[in-house]
Amino acid sequence: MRRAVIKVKLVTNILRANEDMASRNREIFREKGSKVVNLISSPGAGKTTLLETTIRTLKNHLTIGVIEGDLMTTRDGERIAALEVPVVQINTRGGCHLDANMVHKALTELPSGKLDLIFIENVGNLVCPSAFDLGEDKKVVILSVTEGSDKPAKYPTTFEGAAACLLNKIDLLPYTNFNLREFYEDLKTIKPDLPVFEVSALTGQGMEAWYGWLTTIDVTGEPSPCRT
Ligand SMILES: Nc1nc2c(ncn2[C@@H]2O[C@H](COP(=O)(O)OP(=O)(O)OP(=O)(O)O)[C@@H](O)[C@H]2O)c(=O)[nH]1
Ligand SMILES: [Mg+2]
Repeated sequence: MRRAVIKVKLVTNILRANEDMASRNREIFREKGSKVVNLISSPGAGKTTLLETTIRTLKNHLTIGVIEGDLMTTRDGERIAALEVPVVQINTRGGCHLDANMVHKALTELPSGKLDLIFIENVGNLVCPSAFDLGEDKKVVILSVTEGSDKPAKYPTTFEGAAACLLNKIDLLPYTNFNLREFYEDLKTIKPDLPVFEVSALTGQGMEAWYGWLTTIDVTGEPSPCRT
């Protein structure tokens, strides 16, 4: 019993320390004039591909920076660096999510001037990242059709905390048993007003609506919702 109390206290303290650092990050983002999007998905749903296509399309109109989170390797960071935008790679070395402290350290390595948009690619994981505020303005969840339409119902917390959902790999829809009706019905019970964009990050299909949504992000200074 006593052990359980200590554990709850420890988790509460960790989350509180994270919130404090996330608030500090938010101040820095405001000073830089940046809108910040935290991308969350399972491994391989298409976060980096989405970033590549988005950056190719928007980089002549907006200044963009990227913070890449992975357990190991600099591979995603290298993919983004090839597009000639500033990128910082974080390796969590086993950690299943980014936290505000990691992002704070990474921020010192981004250019000091204004960045219109900062994308944070979280570690591939549909559960833990939703519990940690990084100081972002919005969390965005990406689900790909190859993962199955039951995922919102099975992993609701990430969908609850998101401000938008990208249904990716829509080009593969005819080759899967992904049930669009089930997906939308489940989402309606979890978060009825969640905007969903059916996209192919690879082919560019449906991406205009995503770019449009990015321009609507309002900077409230409020934490984006976290779910545990
Ligand atoms: N057909 C198709 N393939 C895609 C699409 N988006 C991504 N892929 C492929 O899916 C694989 C994984 O894509 P990534 O962008 O690396 O996925 P990720 O979410 O960044 O993966 P992690 O960083 O490991 O979590 C790659 O082979 C991509 O080419 C898409 O819209 N359609
Ligand atoms: Mg990636």
